[in-house]
Amino acid sequence: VKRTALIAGNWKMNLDHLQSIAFVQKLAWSLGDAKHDFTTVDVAVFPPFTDLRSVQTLISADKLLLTFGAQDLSEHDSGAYTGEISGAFLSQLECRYVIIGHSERRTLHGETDEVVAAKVAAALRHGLTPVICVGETADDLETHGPSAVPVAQLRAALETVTSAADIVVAYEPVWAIGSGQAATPQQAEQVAAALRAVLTETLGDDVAAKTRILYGGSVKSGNIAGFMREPNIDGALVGGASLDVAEFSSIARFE
Ligand code: G2H
Repeated sequence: VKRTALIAGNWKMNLDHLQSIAFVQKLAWSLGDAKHDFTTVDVAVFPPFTDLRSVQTLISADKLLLTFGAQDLSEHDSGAYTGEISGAFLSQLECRYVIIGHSERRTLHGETDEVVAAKVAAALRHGLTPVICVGETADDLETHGPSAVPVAQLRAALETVTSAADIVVAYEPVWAIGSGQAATPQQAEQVAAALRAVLTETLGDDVAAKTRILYGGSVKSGNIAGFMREPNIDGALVGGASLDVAEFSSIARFE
């Protein structure tokens, strides 16, 4: 199976709604100048919630081939959950994806494997493709070895997922996030292969073969090509380097 690569830009809490419009316009021009082939590499941006309406309007008005998603959602559909955002709102805004269980959510907001599983179920209920993030800390790596924690996190996240679901998995070793020190392609491939085995075991061969597994953690134009050569790595979740148009556009061409 040939999987369409996915280069995903996680803006985190950066760029307000005005900046998001300028950024997406420049990114579209840059990809256009580079004759980016969207049939082989999907490019998606993940702006803050307050930018989504602006990004949606721009992408639909200019018929851009870029896609977009949100950085989180509520596990609930509606009701008395002050400050939360429903998957229903995101799908109304034509979000295609939603990041779930990013290590910053797990660490700073106490999201457990149970919460992550409930959010994955909520995303799928609303027709959104969850980008399920898993990854081990430096301590986990030392205590349990390379794959144990990400494998356990993925199993937990897939608790309620049925075999037909469209999902993306992002392997982000916590020690590599924002540190400037990425995993090596070989390290990332070893874990990605273990994650694909979990997909086979829980969702079957067909879903495992078509599901994209991304690497994330200090990806930049200088190291993307090495990751993309690995058989089980189908793209990247890019943080810091996704905030620079030229850099993110180069990453989308693996150069
Ligand atoms: C990991 C990654 C994006 P960065 O958080 O999700 O961030 O590329 O800045 O390490």
